[in-house]
Amino acid sequence: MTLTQEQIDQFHKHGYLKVGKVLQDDEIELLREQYDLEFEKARDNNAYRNLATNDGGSVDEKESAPQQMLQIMQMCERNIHFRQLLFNQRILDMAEDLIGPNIQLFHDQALFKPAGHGGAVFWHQDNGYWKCSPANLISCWLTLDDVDVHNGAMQVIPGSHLTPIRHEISQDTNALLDLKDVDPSQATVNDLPAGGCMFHHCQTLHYTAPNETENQRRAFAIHMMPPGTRRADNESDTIPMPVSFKQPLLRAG
Ligand SMILES: O=C(O)CCC(=O)C(=O)O
Repeated sequence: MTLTQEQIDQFHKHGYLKVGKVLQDDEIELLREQYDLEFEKARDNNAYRNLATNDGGSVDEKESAPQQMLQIMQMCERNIHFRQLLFNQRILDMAEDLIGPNIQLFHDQALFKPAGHGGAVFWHQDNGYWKCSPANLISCWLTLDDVDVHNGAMQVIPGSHLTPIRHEISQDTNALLDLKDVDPSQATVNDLPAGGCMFHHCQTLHYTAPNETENQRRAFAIHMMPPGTRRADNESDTIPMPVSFKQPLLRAG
């Protein structure tokens, strides 16, 4: 066991666990370089999304939007260093304490808020999008820059993972869901140093604020699940997700 019983209990009670720094300085440097490289390449190929705009669009449209919440899905299929990060033993040891010894990737994503005009990620529960069952998925959210409330540290509503909420498509952008009835005064803000991580449950309400600071915010999320998790295609039909290159087994107990 890597986490203390107190940390495990805190995760199950509140739906999140702030851990602190898990990556070494040389790992952070390498991952920063690779992250920047992948975003450069993604711009050349229009192979990323700006979640602060409506879906799609040219690179020019994405780049000239007043707010930029840039997303690359499945860095692990583009970059060997991010694929290796999925198998980081320290992260998997902690994940094992939270969901058990068999761990499969659901997906990963890089979430980049450029300095000055980084967009928000509105309040949501991940499983409001994913519709997985059982709802036992967890996310390890890693940051490659120091984060606080001003540049997009993750905010969560403790205990919200116990109540799934139906999500509606946002009026402002069809790329993100938006929940109007969240009480942000209940939120806790999770400041982290570069190379730090936190875990959240797939039903924990969370939000990241716009980045209006001079400091960019580069984050990477690893969404993990116990094998056998199903994705609801429609209300009566569920499909178990097979182990594959896209969704590798990260640890088998
Ligand atoms: O990185 C962000 O700003 C949001 C991340 C997020 O919503 C998630 O990892 O589930």
